Amino acid sequence: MKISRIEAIPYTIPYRKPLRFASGEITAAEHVLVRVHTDDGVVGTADAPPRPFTYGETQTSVRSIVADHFAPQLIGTGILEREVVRSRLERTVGNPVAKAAIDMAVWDAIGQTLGVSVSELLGGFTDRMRVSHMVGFAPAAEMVAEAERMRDEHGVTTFKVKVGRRPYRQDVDACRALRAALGSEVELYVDGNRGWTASESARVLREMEDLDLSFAEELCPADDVLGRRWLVERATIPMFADESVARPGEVTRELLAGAATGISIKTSRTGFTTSQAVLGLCEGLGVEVVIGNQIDSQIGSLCAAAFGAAHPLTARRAGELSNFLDMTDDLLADPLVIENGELTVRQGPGLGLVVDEDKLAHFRQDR
Ligand code: MUC
Ligand code: MG
Repeated sequence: MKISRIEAIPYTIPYRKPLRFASGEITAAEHVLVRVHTDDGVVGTADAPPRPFTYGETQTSVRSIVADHFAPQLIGTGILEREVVRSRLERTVGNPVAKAAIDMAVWDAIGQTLGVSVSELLGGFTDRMRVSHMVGFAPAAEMVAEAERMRDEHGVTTFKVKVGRRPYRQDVDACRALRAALGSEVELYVDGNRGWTASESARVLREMEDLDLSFAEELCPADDVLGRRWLVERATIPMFADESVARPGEVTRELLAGAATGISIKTSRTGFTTSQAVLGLCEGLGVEVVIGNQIDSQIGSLCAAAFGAAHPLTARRAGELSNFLDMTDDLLADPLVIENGELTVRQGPGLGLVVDEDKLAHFRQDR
């Protein structure tokens, strides 16, 4: 049950259409598949989706830090010694996506070794998550058509709308068109990816007041320290932090400063171990959470669903679990299915994921 080898395999799969948002755009999944091998033949697997515009990691940097820097420090460690693994990873600053993938692959190896599902190991609260779909920038009519397709084909009734463009009017119009087309039963919230100033954000929220938004995420940068506090003080809906809370300490800082009133938990950046730390912090402080999407592949979405379904607080809201549908292909041998607005968690053992080796051979970038 000791780690004997860690593989970091860069692979690239194009998207059918780009996903655009205020801090960047994605045209291809340039990810790294992380595999933790044990001396008794178990292989734990997870996915790392680097987001240079959010955390500074790239496909090349993730491959290198995992293979060249973290792997030598972890070989010989028992897979149950999760806190040893975590403390070794945390000796290095940054690199959240690389660390998270190693952590989740270790959990997968533990689940397989014990013959139980990771979601049950984490908490086993339920076996499914309601799904929220993230709608990227496009002309309003296209955004409405995408949301209607997700509702009609997959039963999804919760939508996160990307905002943060200038002039902001196009975002207000898009949200208004979505509410008019989808009706009052559908849940809508917005994510600005730091695109606006605090005062622009306040103005937009005022103009959208009648749209019954559930919450707003990261409208302005956390580094606009007083501006963001000012905004959150005035907001009439919960204000969620996402990319500004990549570590538990940042969660504490944003919440205690009054600069956020809700937290997005992304397993792609805090894995399972640190996501549980973030979740405990939020539960203790009485703060709502949402399971966010790092523009994940099917493997990443499966991990997010396994974590989300494991605890009551994370299962309460719909999780952002559907954007893999825009990829032209994926590495999972048995594709994820979103039906009636829900994604069912794999029963395991481990994460219950099987990689299609032919597809991996086709998409990998290192051969
Ligand atoms: C999100 O919630 O912000 C966009 C950038 C990123 O890092 O994640 C996505 C979604
Ligand atoms: Mg976000």
